[in-house]
Amino acid sequence: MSEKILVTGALGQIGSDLIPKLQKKYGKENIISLDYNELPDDYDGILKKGDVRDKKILEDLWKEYKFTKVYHLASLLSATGEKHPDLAWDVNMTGLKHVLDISKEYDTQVFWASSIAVFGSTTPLDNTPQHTILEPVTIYGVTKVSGELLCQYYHEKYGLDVRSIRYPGLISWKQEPGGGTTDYAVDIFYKAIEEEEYTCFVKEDTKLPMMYMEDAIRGTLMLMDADEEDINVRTSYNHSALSFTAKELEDEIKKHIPDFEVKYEPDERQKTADSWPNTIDDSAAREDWGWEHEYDLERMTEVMLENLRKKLSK
Ligand code: VAH
Repeated sequence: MSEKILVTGALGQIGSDLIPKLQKKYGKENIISLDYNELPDDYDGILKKGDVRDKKILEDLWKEYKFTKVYHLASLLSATGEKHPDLAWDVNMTGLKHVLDISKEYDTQVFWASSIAVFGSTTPLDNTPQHTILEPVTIYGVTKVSGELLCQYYHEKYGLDVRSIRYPGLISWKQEPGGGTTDYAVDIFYKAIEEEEYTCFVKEDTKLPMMYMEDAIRGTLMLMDADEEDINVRTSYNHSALSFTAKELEDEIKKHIPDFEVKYEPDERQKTADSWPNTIDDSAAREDWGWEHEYDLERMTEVMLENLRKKLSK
């Protein structure tokens, strides 16, 4: 039987890169994209408009397509969540509960996006362990800790095959930055090309775990393809590639754009960034399902600038 796959949050940063990879792997006709935003006229695939908080919309899609897998990406991110905490709780938690409940009914394999936002300032921030203190300072982080425990519950109680990754900051060029604290590391590339100057909203010595999107998508598909007996973490896997400070990123970009200037004017997002790890121990993912990253800072910077120059036709 061919796979039928639903991707929620389809027009977001991860969805925009994941869906073409899924279409190539399973066939466009087997990938159903769902998003609550206005639908673009030129979408290359099957795209439905809908809010993941509306259970009937989800149930009707499952009745029609009998999904074998769902990638549940729909979520408000950290910075947006702090501006709209009630909405963040509603979208992030109600949406996940609906997806888990319906997937249980249809025996759908579930991928759900967690985040390093589950960690807080009481977590060991260097080489952060897989199992550790989770006391996040953002509503986004609270929804991700709650979501991880909900996923583990649905696996333990109902045997649902739900798998998850704690994504670090993700760097990509297909989708504009979308309300994340780590999105300074995406925005900076656009500004380097378009204006050769950037005002950064975190301090220059802010060090965060980051990953180029190609690595994140490859890791996501590796996790979903892994043998079930190899999955030993049913909250969410630590998943990492590199860590860098904002200044290190500035200096790497300057190797390509020597006149690029960055001013550092930290705002309210600095408090969130300070509560997140500097580096992550992702040995569990590497041991359980063979994770290894391929992009370092130098290669990521090259690829980002090359693709953004084409996208911005500069
Ligand atoms: C955010 N990019 O900044 C997201 C991510 C690691 C953080 O979840 O909110």
